[in-house]
Amino acid sequence: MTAVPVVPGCTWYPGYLSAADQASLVATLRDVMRQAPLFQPLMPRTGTPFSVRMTNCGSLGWVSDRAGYRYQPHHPETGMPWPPIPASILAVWEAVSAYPHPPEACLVNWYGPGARMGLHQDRDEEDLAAPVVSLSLGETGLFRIGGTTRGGRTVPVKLASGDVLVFGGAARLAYHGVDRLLPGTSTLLKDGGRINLTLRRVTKPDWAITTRPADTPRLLPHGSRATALPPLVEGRDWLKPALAGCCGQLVAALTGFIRPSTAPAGSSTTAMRPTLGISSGACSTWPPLPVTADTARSRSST
Ligand SMILES: O=C(O)CCC(=O)C(=O)O
Ligand SMILES: [Mn+2]
Repeated sequence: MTAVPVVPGCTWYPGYLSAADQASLVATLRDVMRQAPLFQPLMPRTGTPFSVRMTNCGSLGWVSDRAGYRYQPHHPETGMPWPPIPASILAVWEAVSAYPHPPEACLVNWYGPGARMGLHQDRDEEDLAAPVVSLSLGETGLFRIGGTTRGGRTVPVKLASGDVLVFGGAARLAYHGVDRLLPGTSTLLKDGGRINLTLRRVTKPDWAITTRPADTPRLLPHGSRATALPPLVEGRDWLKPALAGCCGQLVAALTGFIRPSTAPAGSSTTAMRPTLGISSGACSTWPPLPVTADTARSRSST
């Protein structure tokens, strides 16, 4: 898989999903949307509708209405719990996040003609140590990401169908948004448009429980949690504190905390990995990516 650095902390994987995996993911998402129908989010206070419609899967879903942005365990219209995050989506997180706990929220953004998303930060999560993993399907979206101050310079990325983008560490609170779609760039969705999946860890994980690809949760020996476990830092760097002392090594050995950099054959992470180095339209824009000055805009539908 090709990994393209965008800004520090942000990596783009063009053509991550094969065409077959994209089609099967769309079928999976149709099932999710049958259980949790798309709803129309509203801007806090003003009640202006977003141009993007949304739904979620996972134990928590992101919603926005006049009362504000928040995560909640149930659909705002049906009152039902969100459906679980499908295994094929979790596999992408496991493969690219370098984070040892599962996401709790998978926000499904549906972009029709004219939809966009203003520059904003993803900052409603308690756990900012986990990256945000974003997956694009359908028409190419003109995405931009910059720094952590509003109004700074941004780097454009053409997110094509099957692309994955990860932003964590220095980019976890980076301003980002989607200016517009490029109509006619994909036939994946029969009526056109774009689906973006945004995977996020919301709550701080209980460090006594870790997970590994294709494995069940592991429990640490009783009493070892507070001192032995490493703090979270960007990417695989979180392993370093554990490896620095023999106590950490012991914990890593006991818990199977050390993850291979690629998924072991037969693990669940292999299912959605690219089968071929598919070249998407997005690849041709790199290098160099132009840098543009951005105008300050809030997350809005206009
Ligand atoms: O659609 C995208 O690529 C970005 C979506 C996003 O930033 C969000 O839902 O917070
Ligand atoms: Mn966002």
